Amino acid sequence: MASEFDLIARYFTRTAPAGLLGVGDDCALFPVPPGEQVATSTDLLLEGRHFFPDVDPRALGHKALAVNLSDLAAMGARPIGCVLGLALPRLDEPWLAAFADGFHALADAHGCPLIGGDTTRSAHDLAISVTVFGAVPAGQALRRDGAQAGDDIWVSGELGAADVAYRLLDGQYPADGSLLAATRDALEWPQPQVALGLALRGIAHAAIDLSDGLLQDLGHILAASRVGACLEYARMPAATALAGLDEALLRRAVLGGGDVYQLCFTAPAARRDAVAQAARAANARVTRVGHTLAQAGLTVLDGQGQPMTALPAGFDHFP
Ligand code: TPP
Repeated sequence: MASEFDLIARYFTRTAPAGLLGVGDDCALFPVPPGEQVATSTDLLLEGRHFFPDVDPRALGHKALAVNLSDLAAMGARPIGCVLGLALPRLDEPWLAAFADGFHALADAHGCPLIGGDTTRSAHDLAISVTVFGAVPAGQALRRDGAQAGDDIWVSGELGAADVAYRLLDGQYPADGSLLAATRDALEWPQPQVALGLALRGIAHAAIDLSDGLLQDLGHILAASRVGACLEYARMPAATALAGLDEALLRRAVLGGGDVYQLCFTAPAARRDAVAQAARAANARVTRVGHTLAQAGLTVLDGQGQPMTALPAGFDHFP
C-alpha cells in the first residue's frame, strides 16, 4: 500500500529548476526578480461541478493547471511555479499517473513547475486545488480597471465550443457524436493564452479571461473601469464547429458560454497594429468585437444593427 509520501515522490516530485526549492520542505522557495511583483491566483475544481467523474484524468490534470495559467495570462504575468492540493476519495494509481502526466506536460510547456502541495484522502468527491505564482514588472500587470471610453474590445480564439460540449455531455442537448467530437477539446483541453497576455503588456488597457462567459466577464471590466460597451454579434469568432447549430443556442454559447480560457481585452483604437503584432508574436488569433463607451451599460447589436434583447447571463455557482 502506497503512503502519502510514496505517492508524492512517485507522481508529484520533479527536480526543481535551479534557484527554486521545490517539493520536500515545509515551504517552497522562489526568487522574485528585482522590480517585479508576484501575481498569484487559486482555482478549486470539484467533481460534478467543474468536471464529470469519468473525464480522462490526463485531460483533468491539464485543465486543473490550465484554468490557473489562464488567470496569469489575463494579468500579463509570466509563470514561476504552482502548488497542487488533492483530496482523493480512493487510491487509483493508473488514474493518478495519468493526471500527473497531463499536469506536468502543461507545466513543462509553460515553465511553471510544481513546487509544492498536499495530498489527502477524502470521504467526499474528488477535489483539486491549484495555486499559481507568476511575476510581472511592477505596475505593468493587465487589470480589470484600466479600460477607457473609446477602446476597442478584443477577444482571442474562438467562442462557444466548450459550452456546447458541456451541454452535450450533460445530456441537455440530444446526443450528437460528431458535434461532441468537434467541441470536446475546447472543454477538456483548454490552451491558456499566456504568451498573448505577455505580448499585450503595454498595449492593452484592461484584460480578463472568459471563464464565466463573454458578457459576464466583460461586465467585470466595465464595472471596474466605470465604462459601458457596445458589441457587434456579427463580429464574434464563433467556433467553426458550431456552424449548423440552432441560432438561439449559438447565441447563448457564444455570448454566455463559460469555461473559455481565452482573453477579452481592451486597447486604444490607435494601437490596432500593435495588437495584431502581439497576436502574431504569440501565435494567437484575436478578433475586434466592439468598443467601450463613456456611458455605463452593455449593448449587443445583432446582424441588422438592432440591440439584442434577453442576453444570456453567463456561469454562476449560486444562481
Ligand atoms: N458542470 C460540469 C460537470 N462541468 C463543467 N465544465 C460545467 C459544469 C460548467 N462550468 C463549470 S465551472 C465553469 C463552468 C462554465 C466556469 C468557471 O468556473 P469558476 O469556478 O467560476 O472559475 P473562475 O471563474 O473562478 O476561474
